[in-house]
Amino acid sequence: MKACIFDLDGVLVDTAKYHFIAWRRLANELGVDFDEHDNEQLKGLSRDASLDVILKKGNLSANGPQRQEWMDKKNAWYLELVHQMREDETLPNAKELLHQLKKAGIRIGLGSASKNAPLILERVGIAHLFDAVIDGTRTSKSKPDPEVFLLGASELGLKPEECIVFEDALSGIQAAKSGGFFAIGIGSPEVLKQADAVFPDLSELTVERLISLSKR
Ligand code: B16
Ligand code: MG
Repeated sequence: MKACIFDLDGVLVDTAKYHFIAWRRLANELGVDFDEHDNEQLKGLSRDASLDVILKKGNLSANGPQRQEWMDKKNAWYLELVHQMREDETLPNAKELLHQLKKAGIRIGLGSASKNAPLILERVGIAHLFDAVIDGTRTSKSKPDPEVFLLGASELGLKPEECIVFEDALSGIQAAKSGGFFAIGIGSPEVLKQADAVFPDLSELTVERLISLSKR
């Protein structure tokens, strides 16, 4: 293992709760009900694809400029919340693990669908730990396409088989596996069946544990 490539939302931070508040506000404004269950369906999806889910639920359709206006609105509300994020909002053991990896000389990448990823990394004080940041502004295909992780590996100067990917979304695990990565699922083993190993969160993970897992 020469590098670890992390998804952002659901692995390093819980921004899903802020996406939920902002999407619910937009959905309600459009007369569409939107609850926590609906929000689950949006995890790992791009902004565009998330809007599609909400429009479909409300039997609504919209042209390009109208879609853009709604996405911009949602994003402005989301960013108000992101700007209030504090340094202690990383998920359990995330910062500790990143620091351990750095100390061990293992390279660190980000592979996220979010166009706001660099800002979020700054807000929680971990941006300086990353050797490569691939976000939603740098990819043309969304997960389960492996593009985001392949770009990450290439920017780190490594082959997929030299990197471990950490993902909370099924589409992200599929992306990692089809790209040839060792994939660690963060969440439930029933959902993330295709992962090489699954943990509820990062708290049990150490550099030694990762090395021994990736050798299996
Ligand atoms: P943005 P990840 C994803 O982050 C979120 O899980 C998903 O809910 C969101 O729609 C997507 O980013 C796009 O985010 O609107 O900020 O560009 O899990 O890929 O880190
Ligand atoms: Mg995620």
